[in-house]
This record gives sequence, structure tokens and C-alpha cells, in this order.
Amino acid sequence: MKNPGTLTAEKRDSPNRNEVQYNGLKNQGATCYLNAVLQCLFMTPKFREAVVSHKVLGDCGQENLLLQLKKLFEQLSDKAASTEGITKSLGVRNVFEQQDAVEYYRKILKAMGTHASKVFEGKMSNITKCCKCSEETKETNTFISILLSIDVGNDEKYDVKNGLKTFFEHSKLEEDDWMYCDKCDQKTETETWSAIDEYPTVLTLHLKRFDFDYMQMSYKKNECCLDVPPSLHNGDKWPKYDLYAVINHKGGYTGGHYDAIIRSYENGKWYCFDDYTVRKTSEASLKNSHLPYMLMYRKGTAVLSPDSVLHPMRILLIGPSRAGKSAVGNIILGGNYFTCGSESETVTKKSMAKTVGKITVVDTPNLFSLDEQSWSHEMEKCIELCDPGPNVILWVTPICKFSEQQQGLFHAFRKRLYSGMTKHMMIIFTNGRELKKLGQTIDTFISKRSKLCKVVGSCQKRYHVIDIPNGHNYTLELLENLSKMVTSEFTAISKRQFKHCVRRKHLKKKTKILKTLKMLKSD
Ligand SMILES: Nc1nc2c(ncn2[C@@H]2O[C@H](COP(=O)(O)OP(=O)(O)O)[C@@H](O)[C@H]2O)c(=O)[nH]1
Ligand SMILES: [Mg+2]
Ligand SMILES: [Zn+2]
Repeated sequence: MKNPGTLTAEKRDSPNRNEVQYNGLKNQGATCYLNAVLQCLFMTPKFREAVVSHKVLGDCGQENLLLQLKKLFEQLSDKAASTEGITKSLGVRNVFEQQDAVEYYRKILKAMGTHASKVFEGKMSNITKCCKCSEETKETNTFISILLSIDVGNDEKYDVKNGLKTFFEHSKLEEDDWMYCDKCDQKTETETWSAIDEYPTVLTLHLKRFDFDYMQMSYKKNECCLDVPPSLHNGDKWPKYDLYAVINHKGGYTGGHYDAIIRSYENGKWYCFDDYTVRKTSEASLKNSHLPYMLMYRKGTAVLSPDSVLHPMRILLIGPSRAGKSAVGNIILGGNYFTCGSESETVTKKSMAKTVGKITVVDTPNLFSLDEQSWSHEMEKCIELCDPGPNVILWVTPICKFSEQQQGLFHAFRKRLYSGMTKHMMIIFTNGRELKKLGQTIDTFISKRSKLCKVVGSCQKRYHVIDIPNGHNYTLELLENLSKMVTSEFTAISKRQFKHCVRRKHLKKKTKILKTLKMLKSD
């Protein structure tokens, strides 16, 4: 058992609001096997959402595992939690007895028996083929993990990718095991193999480290070392899978200790979940390690970061004061780079740029409160700050404060840009919790407001809702949305084109926008 040292990955009063905090689980005695599994499940977003959104109907009793998981996940989102409810509902009698993590992983998913566990389920067929007449018989079952037998010695190195390939290889049965073929009406030489019919969202690989030794009449552990592959694709038919969680086992069969190494889907960073302790770690610990026991891969969602986005982004943040522009900038870059204000005041006084990896963000003050000359000056500065000019413009606005006046400013701004430029724009609605209060989805919220429909329509319906201080980290979601927008054909807004629109402003002095600006200033 670990002593209750650090409870969280980051101190709760950490100045960095965009840092996610993860909490530990109490070890009841020898329940580290359970803790490792529960953290892996908790860190699987689709599963977590399904569990948390589960509606408890009537009194389904303390024994209900799903209810217990829901309680645990709710607690774990906030602080360190204990697993008494889980062990009770799983019927664990002796919490001082070490159990097998994979067995409990399977046990939990089976006991849940709801759509939540579907994330881990795939369909696999066992096919047998008569070598004489080529008749095939197929038996299809759901699976939640693939068991890889280890074909190397204790002090050799095991190749996981090779092991997976071997798992799906065709093999011929020994003569004693030949199957009866209905067509040939006799036992014939039989070929057999497995094939995946439905790929699971999460693919779990279980390494058969424990084998029963009949000489010793006890389980023996194979401690071979291996490199955990960061991604898997086993032939053309396979989707790409990316590693996000590993359960490690240290020590022998009956004793030993489990922990989980998990990559956060919220910020792409690696954490080690060791009972009560959660600490940052690196992927390097998964190289040449003799600990990995269970590996979890997520289908096709490459983890995005400012370093890994495909195309460079130069993002200009526009919007009223206290809209959350600086906060959005920080979310995109994944750190605390711009100072955020409070509900009542904005702290951004002049435009600033920050570059992380392939992304540059230009944070601005409320440009619409500036007089005409300062506006052009500030605009030109913004362009220089992200030379050769922005290729993304994010209009940031609190969802319920997007007044008609603000919408007027939006249209005026949009019209000042050359026509092709709206494809560079996206609206970021902040204060997403207002939607919850209204009990509306963003789609109904927009569809009920014809003017808002027009605004959204003019951005080709690109928008994104967030709620900044709710503890959820939006970096990945935002980067994913931005990446969909910034494709290879995405031309940057050239300095000349941008300047042109700035200069045009000097020429047309008495335009609508100026009137609106004056109105705003006199507010
Ligand atoms: N509840 C909530 N507060 C937000 C949201 N976005 C911004 N804020 C808060 O509004 C204040 C102003 O944010 P800031 O990023 O400085 O706004 P800026 O003036 O547009 O740069 C800060 O206290 C933020 O925490 C949001 O989505 N939800
Ligand atoms: Mg700001
Ligand atoms: Zn046959």
C-alpha cells in the first residue's frame, strides 16, 4: 500500500487553470489491481460519459455496479476517491488478497451489461476450413480483449506487433484435432484462424504473462521485456489504433503491485496512476519494460497538440471584452500564456502573439472599443505578429451575450474582409453552461434565433461551444475542430489582402461600422 502523499497530479491551487487534475484511488489493502483498471475506465471518455450520464431509475440497490461506478466517477472528477462501493458490488470478499487486473477488467465490463461497455466490444470470428473441399464454418462472438500468448523466454524481448500478427495467422490443426466436415462426411485436415468482423472503439491486448506450471502446481510469471507500440495497424483492413493506457504489473503472481500509465485525452500528457498517487510520467517508461500486462488502444483518434497538427495555424482572436478570448488562446496552446481577466474586467490591453509548435495565437483587446486610427494600427500590428498574416479568425463571444449589436459588429467585420475570408472564420461560444441552464442543445439554441442562424450560416456553420472553468480541458476538441477547418488547400490571409481591408477602412469613413462603434463607445 502507498502512503497517501500527493492526491492530485497538480496542486489544486495551481496557477495554471488549463492544467488538468487527476485524482487517486484509495487502496483498501491489496486492491491496486482494481484501482489500475478503474482509472483506465475513467480515462476512456466515451465510457466515462456513458457511465456518468446513466439515469438511475428508482431504487436499483447498492449492489448495482453501474450506479457505484457513476458515484465513483463523479467523485473522482473532483477529488481522491475510495472504492468500497465497487468492491462490494463486485463481491470482493477479501480486499487484502491480490487479484488479476485483466480478470477484473473483464468482470466489470461483463457485470455492467449496458451500452457503456460497448466501447470495448468488438466482434471476432473463429473460422475453420476443410482443406479438402474448402468449406468454411464460422462462429462469431463478441470480444473485449485479445489474449496474446508470449512465445519468448523470461529474459528475452517480446514483439507485441508480431504477437498480434501471429494471433491472426492461419494454422493447421494436428491430425488428432481435425474436424468433421459435413460435406466430405469425414474428419479432414483442418485450417483455422480468427478474424475481426467489427473493430472495437477501444482495443485491449492482454499479455499472457501468467501460466500454470504443472510441475510446480502454481502460476509462473513471464517477465520478458517489451516495447509497448505507440500505435497498431495490423494490415490494410485494420483501422489505426493509438495507445492510451497500459496496466503494469510488478512482482510475482500472488503479491506484486499494479499501476496504470495513461495518456490523458484532455491534454495528451502521460500520467502514472498508482493508487493514491497520480504523477506525470513519460511515454519513455513504456520502452524496454518488463512490466506491461494490459494495453489499451483507441481507434483512429490521433492525439493532437500544437506540435502535431498537420498544418501551421495562425489564429487571430476577436471579440468583446471579457468574452474569454485570452482563455481560449490558452486552451488552444495548452498552457497559461495569456493573462485572463475576471468577470468584471479585462486585462488584455494590447495585442500579443504566442507561438507553440505549429500554432501562433494572436490575443487582442476588444478592438471594437478603439477609435478608428487605433483600430487600424492595432490590426496592422496583429498581422505583423503572425506574419504572413492569420489563417484562422476566431470570433469569441459568450453565448447569451451575443446581442444584436454584437452581431451587427460581427457582420460589419466580416464584410470588411474580402469575400473568400469567411471560410477562415469560426465562432467560439463561451459560457456554455448557460445552455445547460436553458436546457437546450446548441442546435436548438441557434435554430430558435433567426439572426444567430444568419451569423452562424455566414461562417459556414462553424462554431464550437465551451465552458472554460468547468474543469474540462477543451484543447483536443478545439484542435480537432480547427484541424478540420485548416486543410492543405487552406490559403493564408495574405498580408496584402488583410492590409487592403484595413486601408479600405480609411477611405470609407462614415460606414455603418463606425456608427456602431460610436454607439458602443458611448455605452
Ligand atoms: N463560466 C465561464 N467563464 C468564462 C468563460 N470564458 C471566459 N470566462 C471568464 O471570463 C473572464 C474573462 O476572460 P478573458 O479570457 O480574460 O476574456 P477576454 O477579455 O476576452 O480576454 C475570466 O474570468 C474567465 O474565466 C466561460 O466559458 N465560462
Ligand atoms: Mg484577454
Ligand atoms: Zn470438406
